[in-house]
Amino acid sequence: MRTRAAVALEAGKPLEIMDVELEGPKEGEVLVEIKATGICHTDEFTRSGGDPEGLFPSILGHEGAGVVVEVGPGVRSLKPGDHVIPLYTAECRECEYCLNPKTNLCQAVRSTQGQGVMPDGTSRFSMPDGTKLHHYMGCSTFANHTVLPEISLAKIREDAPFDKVCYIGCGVTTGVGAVINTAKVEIGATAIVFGLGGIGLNVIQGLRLAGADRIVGVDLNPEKKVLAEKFGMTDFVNPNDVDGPLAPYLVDYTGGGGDYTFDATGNVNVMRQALESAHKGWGESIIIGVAPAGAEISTRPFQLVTGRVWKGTAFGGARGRTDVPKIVDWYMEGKIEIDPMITHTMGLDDINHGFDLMHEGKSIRSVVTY
Ligand code: NAD
Ligand code: AHE
Ligand code: ZN
Repeated sequence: MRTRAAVALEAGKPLEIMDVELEGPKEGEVLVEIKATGICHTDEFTRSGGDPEGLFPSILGHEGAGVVVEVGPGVRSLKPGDHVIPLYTAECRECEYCLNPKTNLCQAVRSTQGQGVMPDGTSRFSMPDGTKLHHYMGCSTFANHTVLPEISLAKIREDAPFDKVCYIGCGVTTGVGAVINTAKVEIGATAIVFGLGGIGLNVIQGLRLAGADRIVGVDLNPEKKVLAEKFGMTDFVNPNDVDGPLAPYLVDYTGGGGDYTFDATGNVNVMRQALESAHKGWGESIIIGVAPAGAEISTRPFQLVTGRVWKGTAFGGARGRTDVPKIVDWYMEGKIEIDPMITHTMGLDDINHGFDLMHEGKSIRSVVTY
């Protein structure tokens, strides 16, 4: 079939909107009509050329929601008409990783996913001239139709609005899950969140949900303060207003440091500040941000010797097919908020404007509706 897509032809270039060819679903695969997709900073990271796994030409996008159109042979858990959220972290429930309660990193399709192809080693997407296009993060939600493995789709309730719950496909689950699943924050905790964008605000609402007492937000952009307060931030610190090194300032400001600190910037210098502003003896620092090719983290080992813990989280530690439908329920029941974070909505033809808004710091989430 033909479908409309935003194609990343080359690193660093704007996406090109065009008709592309899409082959139907093969064994174990599902054809989905994408109804809405968010634009995450990770899409920009890959578009810009900063992703060591980035492949071109490709169809980016990994934060979508849509409807099953057709299922391939052997698909049992989904049928046409089901509402779904694509998962860049699959959940096969059978691999060594899925069977280990310590991780959510299902490996069933991870290696082919990283090569931009389906599990059989081929792509379903091509340009009208026959040039093959790579899939992205197993999702490619910047296309009106896409094909995914059955194990990379979470079935969700049918009354959930696509243009809101698409955000659960990455940002909401990542931020809230980092608090609940990875840090396991307890009632009364003090936390520091670096970066108050589409992920950091969800860390903040996750902290509120977990019952944290003090939620300190750190961002260079003072305009992020108002919205972060609406989600539960109790204190705001702009590093530009701090004289001297930031970490000792934050340790002092919080009376010893954060029980939990989170990096949601992707900047390795900030990751160090986050670790070093965690409380001596027990503070845990969670890396969420994705850093560019070649970037490395560093700190004095003494920071760890004296009890701080450095951790990372992917997709908020969530097992998508199990957890994503529950998070959709939380949204529908009013336990978490999404609507105020979706600051801009646009058609696919204007998707590059969504990337511009992100660069200008004007958006939290831009959502493309088809
Ligand atoms: P965003 O652009 O919406 O937000 C980033 C925020 O960080 C902005 O508010 C910006 O002003 C702030 N910032 C930048 N430099 C800073 C600094 N030096 N100090 C303080 N604040 C600073 O991006 P996002 O969509 O929220 O994504 C954040 C990061 O999380 C990205 O690196 C993204 O790739 C990553 N991410 C990781 C996962 C995961 O599973 N681990 C999932 C989604 C996104
Ligand atoms: N491909 C990059 C790393 C990108 C990365 O860390 N991705 C996160 C999700 S970001 C979503 O916005 C993730 O889940 N990683 C685990 C995984 O298996 O990809 C690189 O540096 O090579
Ligand atoms: Zn993302």
